[in-house]
Amino acid sequence: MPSQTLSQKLTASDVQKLDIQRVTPKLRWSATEIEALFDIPFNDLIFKAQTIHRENFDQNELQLSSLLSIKTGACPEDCKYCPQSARYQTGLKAERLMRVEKIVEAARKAKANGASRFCMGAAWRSPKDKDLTVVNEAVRQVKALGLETCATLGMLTQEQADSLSDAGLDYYNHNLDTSESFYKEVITTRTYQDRLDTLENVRNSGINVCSGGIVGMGESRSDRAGLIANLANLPVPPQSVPINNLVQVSGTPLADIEPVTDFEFIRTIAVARITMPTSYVRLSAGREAMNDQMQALCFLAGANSVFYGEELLTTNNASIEHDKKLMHELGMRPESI
Ligand code: SAM
Ligand code: DTB
Ligand code: SF4
Repeated sequence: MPSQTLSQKLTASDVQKLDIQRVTPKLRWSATEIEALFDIPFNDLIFKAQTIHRENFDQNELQLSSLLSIKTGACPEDCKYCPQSARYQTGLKAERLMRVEKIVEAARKAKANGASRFCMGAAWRSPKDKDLTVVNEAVRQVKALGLETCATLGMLTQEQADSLSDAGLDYYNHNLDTSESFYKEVITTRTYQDRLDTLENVRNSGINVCSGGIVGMGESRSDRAGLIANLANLPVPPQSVPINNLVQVSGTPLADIEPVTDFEFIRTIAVARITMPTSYVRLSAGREAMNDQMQALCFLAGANSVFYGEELLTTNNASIEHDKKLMHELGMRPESI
């Protein structure tokens, strides 16, 4: 189907043709095609996303990742959404890099609560090599607990990515966050190309890529489509795709931005699922503010992973107790490794 026609409203038979063409992850997507997916009637979109989801995953399994901020605040970058940037007065108390024992203790707790992956986040533009030595040791010890390991430390050189890989890091999180053109509106201290370069270094090192973005920063639907296109068209689609709903933190420039509607957020999840059929799509930040029905619709749209634990990095997450109850109510079970 020529891509020009896809910008118009799709008929049911067009949707069926898309179904046939797009079940293979090898095909690439234009932003126009992805925008057209966003336009599909809601029920058709969810049905399509859930169909693709079932072809690739157990629809009742949920991957649980726990987060820990191992170095908090005082970040030199100017990301307008982030409470950890030193440029905004958010009342956050900055903390130095944690000791390895403390990190491992938190990982042990996360495992006892049922998480299968432990993600260590640091408010750095990029890590210093001496800091990376500490993180590498934490990765080794967390992995030895039988957890999958993930880290998000900012930009990495090839050597740094290789050293994390040698330490046994399973995933590296580095988000494209939004479309290339909207990126400049949100962050000025680094470029989209910087992000792509780090993703390349991570890929080369053999670490799985975790990359997604944030919805609700004042971007347009075509920016959301651009983000998904850029993720889906990476040389290898990211193995894990976090879709964050902006957590509006007072003091950040985006604190009062108009949020996207629930349906628009769910559509974004569905489009990520359709275009990256074999990737884990994570319903990420913003879950604390979502009711159970909203989360259930996100799972129906193909989300199959969540951040699990009382805290994200610096803000609250849905509680463990509530998540256990929700999984029970929906008949979902944690994925084991
Ligand atoms: N400093 C590193 C970096 O930026 O890559 C790693 C940590 S940074 C906090 C990781 C990701 O958290 C960001 O790329 C962004 O997608 C997400 N994030 C930060 N603040 C957020 C907020 N208020 N709401 C939603 N997601 C947020
Ligand atoms: C991602 O995509 N979302 C997480 C994780 N990767 C590191 C971070 C969300 C942060 C939300 C704001 C905060 O708690 O500081
Ligand atoms: Fe720093 Fe990362 Fe926050 Fe940007 S998103 S300010 S790089 S911690």
